[in-house]
Amino acid sequence: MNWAFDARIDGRYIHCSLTCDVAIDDPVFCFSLMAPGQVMSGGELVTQTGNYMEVRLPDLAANAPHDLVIAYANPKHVPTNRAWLPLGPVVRHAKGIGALPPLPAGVRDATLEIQPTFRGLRLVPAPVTWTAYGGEMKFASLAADHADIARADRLADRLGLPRLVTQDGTPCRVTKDDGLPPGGYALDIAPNAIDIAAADGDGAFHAAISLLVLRATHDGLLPCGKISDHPRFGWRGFHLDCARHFFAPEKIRRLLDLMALMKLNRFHWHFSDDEAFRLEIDCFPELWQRSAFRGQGELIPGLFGGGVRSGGSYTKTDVAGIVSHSASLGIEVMPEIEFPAHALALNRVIPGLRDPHDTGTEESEQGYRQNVVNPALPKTWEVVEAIASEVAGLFPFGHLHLGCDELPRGAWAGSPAVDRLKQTESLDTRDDVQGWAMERLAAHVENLGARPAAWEEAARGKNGGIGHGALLFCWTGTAPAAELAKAGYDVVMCPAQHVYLDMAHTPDPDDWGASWAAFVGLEDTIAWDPLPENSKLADRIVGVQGCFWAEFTTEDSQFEPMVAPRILGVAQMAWAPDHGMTGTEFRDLALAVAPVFDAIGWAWHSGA
Ligand code: TNX
Repeated sequence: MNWAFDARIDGRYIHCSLTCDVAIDDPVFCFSLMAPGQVMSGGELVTQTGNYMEVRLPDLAANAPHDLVIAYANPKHVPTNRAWLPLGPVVRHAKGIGALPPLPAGVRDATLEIQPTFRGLRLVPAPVTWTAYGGEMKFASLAADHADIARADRLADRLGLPRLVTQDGTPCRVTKDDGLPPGGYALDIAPNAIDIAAADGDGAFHAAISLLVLRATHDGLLPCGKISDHPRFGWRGFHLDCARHFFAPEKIRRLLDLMALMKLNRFHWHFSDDEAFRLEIDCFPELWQRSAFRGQGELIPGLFGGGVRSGGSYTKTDVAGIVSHSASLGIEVMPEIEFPAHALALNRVIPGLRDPHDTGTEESEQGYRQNVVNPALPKTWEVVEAIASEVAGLFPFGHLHLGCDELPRGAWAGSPAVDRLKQTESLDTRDDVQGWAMERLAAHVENLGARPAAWEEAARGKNGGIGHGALLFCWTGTAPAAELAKAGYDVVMCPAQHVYLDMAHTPDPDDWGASWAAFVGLEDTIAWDPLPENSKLADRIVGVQGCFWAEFTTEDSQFEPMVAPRILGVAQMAWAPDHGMTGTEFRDLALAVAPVFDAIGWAWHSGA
């Protein structure tokens, strides 16, 4: 049995054509979209879970194409590119399940003729100062016996770069300079020697990273001169959504290696969401056992993946491995558990976290029903506190991100238990209830000795919601982040319009990615100010973080060219001082630095 499948965008509509070379009885077409869809003609919706749909088609005659027209349910969602076409398409029929040939997925590279014209130091993040002496030195490796430089040497080896440390390398002196800021370093490149001064181990590591990058981008012929450098922000993060798409531990370690090359130092690990809970915790083993794989006949249907059972979970050994790998790179790991929304998987596996008398019909942003837990029920606290305790205990960084994004409108409105809670706690609105719940969970986290963190919505509600001890991640824009900083919260900037790397790079229909926040070109990643309203808020704005969400990542290979080269912009904003580089200048610099991606075999999007 052979299938042919094609789909194309026609304005608001998506025309699908399905053909089989034998007759098919009772066909049901199963697939996901980027957001909830609807059938316009050619089939009948059987079931829908969020973005996942099953559509009954008429019996198919052999070799006769069948046309199905679908659209996004929300007319604001206009299909933009190939990532908006049916994902993970399969047909279930009287004789079994047939996977349709997937549409060409992933970033189609524009393969531009690239001639970098950049004439300066080919290093991103750009250093605080660079003074060229004139002349060049031929550089292959360092002769250094230093633990932090050895960390960079091991990184080079893992990435397939030449070793950084060899006995016959360039003589290198490493000295400690307490006058430098934390993580700071000075790197002096003379014709016959290299001197490194560093404030601390991180500083020496950063100097070695600069050498690794410069060696790749200057093709082994380093310009002589002096770099003086230190990070602008203490939190230089990258977030990876491993719930929507399972990234195996070795893929995560590879991302961590790239982060280190970009001088990023915080990994925000998102492994719990509506679609899966992937951490192998002991307190509720059924949680990951029953949600980590989805597909036909599973508790969670084949969201984003169609019919084939797919997924995975992380063992405690995986976690320990990721934590120690991170530590060797100067990266701390912050796990996230999602509360009180984005909890469809939790609700499906563990009953009793919703008020049975709740008459609400709220729907989440992603089209899910029943993806919120109810904070008025003792069982909810029993479960969520146990999860928080166990997860926090696995991560030595001592930060636990509690989620708190996108509470659906109308959540708890029909819950008598929440009505009673409102009375006893003097709460008026849905936001008050959420704020009360976040404050309570944050107190639990603090009792565990960890710092609570959450998405920006956690500050909503009476008395400032989660409380001022928490670290907030602001994703909707820089203005709301500035408001929260003014209100006394520590914030990390991750504005979707600039650093959400799941957004498409361009409006090109042959590109790949979402667009709800913006098309995010390379220039856009630096076209914003992480310290809005001058530096008055500097104490409260503690960092910058790029985020990668994985709804439409159906194959690992789609990931790398979404990340590169745009991660350069994230790194630049997180580390470098504000030196007013224009988008064009940055593009030029990025092109000159891109050989580092080639050197480590990381696919990058040259049309970004
Ligand atoms: C919004 S950003 C979400 C995620 C989605 C993302 C897609 C945020 C805190 N919530 O659940 O994956 O948009 O870009």
